[in-house]
Amino acid sequence: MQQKSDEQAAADNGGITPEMWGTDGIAEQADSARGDWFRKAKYAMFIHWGLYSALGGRWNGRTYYGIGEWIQRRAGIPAADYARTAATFNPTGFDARAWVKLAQDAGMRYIVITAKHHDGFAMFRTASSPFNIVDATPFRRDPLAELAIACREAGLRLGFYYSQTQDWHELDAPVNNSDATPDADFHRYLHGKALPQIEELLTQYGDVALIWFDTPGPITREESLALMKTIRHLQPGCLINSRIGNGIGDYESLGDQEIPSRMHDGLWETVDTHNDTWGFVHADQNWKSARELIERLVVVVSRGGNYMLNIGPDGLGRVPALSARIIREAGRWLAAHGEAIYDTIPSPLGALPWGECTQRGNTLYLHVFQWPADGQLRLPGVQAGVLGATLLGANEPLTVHSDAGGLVLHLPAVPPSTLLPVIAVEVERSLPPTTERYVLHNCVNVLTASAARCRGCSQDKLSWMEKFGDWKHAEYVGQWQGTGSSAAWTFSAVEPGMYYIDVEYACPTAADDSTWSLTLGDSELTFPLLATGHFPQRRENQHAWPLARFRTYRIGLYDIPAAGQYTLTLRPLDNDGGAMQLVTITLYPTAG
Ligand code: JFZ
Repeated sequence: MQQKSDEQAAADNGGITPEMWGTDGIAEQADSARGDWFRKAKYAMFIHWGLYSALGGRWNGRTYYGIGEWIQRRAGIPAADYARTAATFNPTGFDARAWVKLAQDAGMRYIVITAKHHDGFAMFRTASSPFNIVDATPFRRDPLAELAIACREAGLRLGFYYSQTQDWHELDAPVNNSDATPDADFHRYLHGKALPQIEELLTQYGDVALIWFDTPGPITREESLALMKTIRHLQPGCLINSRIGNGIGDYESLGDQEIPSRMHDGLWETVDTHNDTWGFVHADQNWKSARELIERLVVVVSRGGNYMLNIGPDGLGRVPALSARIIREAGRWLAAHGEAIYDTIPSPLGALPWGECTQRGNTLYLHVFQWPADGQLRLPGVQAGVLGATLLGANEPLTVHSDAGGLVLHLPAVPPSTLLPVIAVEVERSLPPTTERYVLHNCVNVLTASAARCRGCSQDKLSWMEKFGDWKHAEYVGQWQGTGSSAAWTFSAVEPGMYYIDVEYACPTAADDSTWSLTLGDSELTFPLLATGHFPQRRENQHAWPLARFRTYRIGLYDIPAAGQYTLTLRPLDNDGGAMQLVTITLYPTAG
C-alpha cells in the first residue's frame, strides 16, 4: 500500500495531524507543596459537557461513532450552524449537587470539567466572548459557578479543562479550523479570548485545583509560558497539566486511556473514559464494568499515578443512568478499600503475576486480581518478617509462612464477595525494591514487551483509534533484524509445572509464514507466524500505515521441570518476519 505524505494526509483529515493529539513530555514537576494533595488524591472525576452533549453523536439523521465532542469536525458542521444549536441548549436537568454527590459516592477526590472544549463554547459566564452558556442559551445559568459552590460544600477540589489551541469558533485559531482564513492571527485569539477566559476562570470561582490544557499542537513555548504566567500570578497553588505544551506544567497527562505497563516516575495521571467517548453519545452504551474501573484505578495507582475517569452528561445535564450506577458500584468498593488506594505509594515489589501492590508505611496492600484456587498467595522473593496479614473487610488474621521462594499467605478457598479482594500485610521493615520476575503455577503469567531484553530488535509504543478518538495503546517488540535478533525474559519458577504458551502479536501479510522459535531452557517450540490482518485505512485515521491487528495464538506446551531460574527467548529463524510486533507471551498453567 502506498504511504501518503504527511501533508496529503493532513489535508484529507481537515488538518488533523498526529502532533495535534500528541501529549508533550514534561520538564518540570510540581514542587512537593503544590502537588501534595494531587499525589494523595488518586481518583478523580472528569466531565465532558458542552453543546456537543445535546447532539449526542448525531447530525442530520446520521450517527457518528467515536468521541462525541468532535462532532463539529467529524460531521463537517459549519461553525455558524453549530453555534445555532446554542439557541436550544437548555439543560434543565443539571444539578451540580447531584454530580458532586455522584463523585463522592464514587470515591473521587476532585473534579475537572470542560470549561471550553475545542468547539470554543464557554460553559461559564464570560465577558470575553458572547459564545457562552449564559448569553447564548435559554439556560442563562453558569454551571461552573454552581459546581464550584457544590464542590466547596462537599470538600472536593475543582479544576477546569480549557482547550487553548483549538477553537473551532474563532477564525483566529486556525488549527483544525476549516473556516480559518490566511489572515488568521493566533496571537489575537490567545490574548483576546484564551488568556482573558483563563483569568475569568481563576477569579470567578474561588480556588481552582488545576487547569487542564489539551492538544497543544503548534503552540509556541512563549505562548505556553504566557498561559502559565497568568495562572501562577492569579493562583500560585493551581496545578497545570503537561498538555499546556512545550515540556512545561506540573504533572504529566499520559495519552488518553493509556495505562502504563510499569512504574512511571514523577507526578502523572491517566485519563480514561467510561465508554468510548468523552462527550455524551446516544449510541455508546459500552460501559466498563465496576470491576474493570477498579482494576484500571489499581493498576494506575500501583504504578504511581492518578486515575481520572470521565463521565459524559447528556444535553439535559443528566449523567447516563447506567454509567452512574456502575461508578457507584465501584465507589462502594472504594469505601471499604480506600486505605489501599488514597495516599499510598507504588509497590516496592517487581511485577507480581497475580495482581498489584500498593503501600503505605510498612503495610503492603495486595490487590488480588487472580484468586489462587489452591489458597496459596505467593509474595515471591520477599523474605521479611510479617507482623500481621488480613483480608480487608474481614477480621480473621491470615496465616503466613515463608519458604525458599518467599512468603506464602494462606487464603480462604472461596474469594470474598467483593469486586477485588485486597490483603493488608504488615511487614516488620520497609522492603528494598525488587525487580526479579516470577512465574507461578497457580495463576496466569503474562510477560510483556516492555519487560523484554532486546538484541537486534527494539521496544516501541503504538497508538491507534478504532472508531474515532477512542485511543488504544500497545507496547511491542518489533523491528527484528533477522536471524540473530532475539527478545528474552528471565524469571524464577518456584515450583515445577506445565504451561500452555500463548503469543500475542501483529503480523502483516508480508511476514506471514515466517518461522520463529521460543526456547525455555532446553525445550524449544517453533511456530510459523500467521498474518493477523490489518485495519482498513479510513479518511480519519492518521497512524503509520498499514496498521496490523493484534491476535493471540497458542503455540504449544512447556514443562518446567523444577524450581529455578529460566530464560524464555523468542527469535526469528529466517529473515522474513522482521515486521512482526510482539505484545505479550502468556504462560497459562495446566495440571499434569
Ligand atoms: C483530547 C481531545 O481532543 C478529546 O476531545 C478529549 O477532550 C480528550 C480528553 O483529549 O484528545 C486527545 C489528546 C491527547 C491524546 C489523545 C487524544 N494523546 O496524547 O494520546
